[in-house]
Amino acid sequence: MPLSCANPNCHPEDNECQDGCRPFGACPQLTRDQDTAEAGRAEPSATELDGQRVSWTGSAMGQKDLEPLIARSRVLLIGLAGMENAGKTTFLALLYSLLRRGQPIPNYRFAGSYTLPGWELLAGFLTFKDGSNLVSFPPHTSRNAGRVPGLLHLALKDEAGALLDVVFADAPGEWFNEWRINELAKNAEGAAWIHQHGDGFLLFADCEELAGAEAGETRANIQMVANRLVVNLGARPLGLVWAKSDVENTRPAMREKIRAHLRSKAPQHYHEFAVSVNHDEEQQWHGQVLQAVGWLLDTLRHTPGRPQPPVPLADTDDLFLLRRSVLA
Ligand SMILES: Nc1nc2c(ncn2[C@@H]2O[C@H](COP(=O)(O)OP(=O)(O)OP(=O)(O)O)[C@@H](O)[C@H]2O)c(=O)[nH]1
Ligand SMILES: [Mg+2]
Repeated sequence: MPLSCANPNCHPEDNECQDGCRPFGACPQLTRDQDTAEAGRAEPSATELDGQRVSWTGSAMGQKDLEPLIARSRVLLIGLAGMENAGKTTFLALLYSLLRRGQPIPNYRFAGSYTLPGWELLAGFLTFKDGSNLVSFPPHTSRNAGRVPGLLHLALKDEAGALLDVVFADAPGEWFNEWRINELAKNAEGAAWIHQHGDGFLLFADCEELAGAEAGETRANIQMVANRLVVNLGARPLGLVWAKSDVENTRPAMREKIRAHLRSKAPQHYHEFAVSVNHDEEQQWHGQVLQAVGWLLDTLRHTPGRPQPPVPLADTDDLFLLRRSVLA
């Protein structure tokens, strides 16, 4: 059942209460609407409803939590796009695991994060536990994550020491699945939000699926998501990530078709990266995780933005502008 609130600044779909009610579900202003169109949507779990996604918990952020960051600097939002199981969340877990081991994003130094527990939660799955040599993968990203995706923050410093706030949007693949078919679909709002607000994008192509029996369908789906992403892309960079690159490329034609399709769309800033959780000295799959982020940041920072509007010359008859000279 969808949630609504009398407070226009409150977005209960994000599982947060702007009045700070704990637990979130106990807020007296919160109402649950009976809506048949939404009836199929699963109820958020008790923990999701408990207002956990606020910045000071260190968990993944929601939209409201971005406000203090935006006040500090221009925040770069990187959207991870792709179908279910494509490897988006694992990419983020790998990124953080590499940073934690001291491997830098080229040209950028780690300078902090407001969402360390959120990162640790993901990276923990790829980490050896005491007494066990088994690692696993982060769980499937739930579609009940809210109206906007889980946002993970990194503060970075460039070589000149300038601070840069970067936020990664990790959305469920189901959102993109709906969005590729219907950009206005109710359950695709989060994907549309990423597309509208993202400064740069990584589109994930699942190499395991592209080598399997459903390769044709997988290729078509990736191309459909790409078609949506390139709309109004402008100068925003788009990286294509060949995820799970450790899987043998038994159908190279599939990858070629995706490549050709993307190039035919002529994004202004386009690059490909091959990544995997497996370490390979020659293929540098881990290094390419860091390079993908470095490339997005470099491209964003060196692409000239919109020119500033010209400042009209002061009209000497304007009393307000004359005030200084009056006081002098
Ligand atoms: N062989 C191989 N498998 C991987 C790799 N990365 C991820 N996988 C597998 O792919 C599955 C899905 O990865 P996720 O990172 O959860 O994919 P996702 O895109 O976040 O999926 P959703 O949350 O459903 O949108 C994992 O559970 C692993 O089984 C990789 O580098 N190599
Ligand atoms: Mg995921």
